[in-house]
Amino acid sequence: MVERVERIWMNGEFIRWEEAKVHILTHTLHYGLGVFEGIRCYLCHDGKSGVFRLKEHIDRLFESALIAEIEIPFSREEIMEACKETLRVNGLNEGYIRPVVFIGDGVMGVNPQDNPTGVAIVTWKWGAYLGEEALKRGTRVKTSSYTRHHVNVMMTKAKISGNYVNSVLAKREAVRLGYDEALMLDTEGYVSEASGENIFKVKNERIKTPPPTSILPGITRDSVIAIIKDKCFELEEQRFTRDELYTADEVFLTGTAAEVTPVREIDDRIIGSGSPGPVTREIQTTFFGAARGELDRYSLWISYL
Ligand code: PPE
Repeated sequence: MVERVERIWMNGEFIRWEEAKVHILTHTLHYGLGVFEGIRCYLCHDGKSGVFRLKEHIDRLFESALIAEIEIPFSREEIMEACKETLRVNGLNEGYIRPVVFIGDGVMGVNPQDNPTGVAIVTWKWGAYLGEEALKRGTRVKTSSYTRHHVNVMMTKAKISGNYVNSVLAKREAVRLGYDEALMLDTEGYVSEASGENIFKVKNERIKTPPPTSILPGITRDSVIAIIKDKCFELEEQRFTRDELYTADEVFLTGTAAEVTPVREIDDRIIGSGSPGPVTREIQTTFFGAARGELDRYSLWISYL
């Protein structure tokens, strides 16, 4: 259960949690065309609260909306400020921020025309997405029977609500089979991403991650790429196959919710030594240091409350 907070920002004003409702004919509820974001705020080492890469997340929200042909009736600055204010009014010094943009009720059918656009921002406390244990010891992944979206079937650069049907089906299947997370291949069989994370592999200190084609171009992925470059590891954004993962020294997942989570097993094969490797650990430590405002080099990534 989501841990309830006092107030939710909805269409420009704060309302009580239990009042944040929509009509049953909300267009997005029927057809899935809505866009959203997931952002984390960290309690930093100096006691201040900092939202991680807020601008990049709100830019992606507006880009998703552009791709989805939804006009957001607020400016980027207004949404950024509302994200921070929602944390403040709820007294959260750390947590997850979920802005969601949806097409409201009006006409039905797949041409919503002038239906109003609704915008809401919800905040809540969210611990380790794949569990504390996974952050420390690694997670167990299974290649999904579901394929990731074809780039001309769904708009994969956009964080569109309906895109997540694919993720929900894959995740449920993986969990039902006793794994923690689903690895998705693209329509040609190459490694794409996990149900809610991007993926990286390390072999002989050389790092590979799939290029931004069928994947969501993750903001954590972008942060990790910057860290990898700063550390002078070799990085290729290149397609690779699942068997390259089996023989990797290290594999890890990245996402706002999942942060940097090591992978210790894929399709019942142990990855490397079976526990998080040195490259993954170094990147994970640097990522958390950056997110908690401990590293000057990455201070521009943080937007303090
Ligand atoms: N791929 C997918 C499919 C995805 O959903 C996410 C984020 C990422 C990659 C990583 O993107 P980024 O967060 O910008 O680094 N998944 C979000 C949703 C999680 C959920 O279950 O809800 C998230 O991590 O917030």
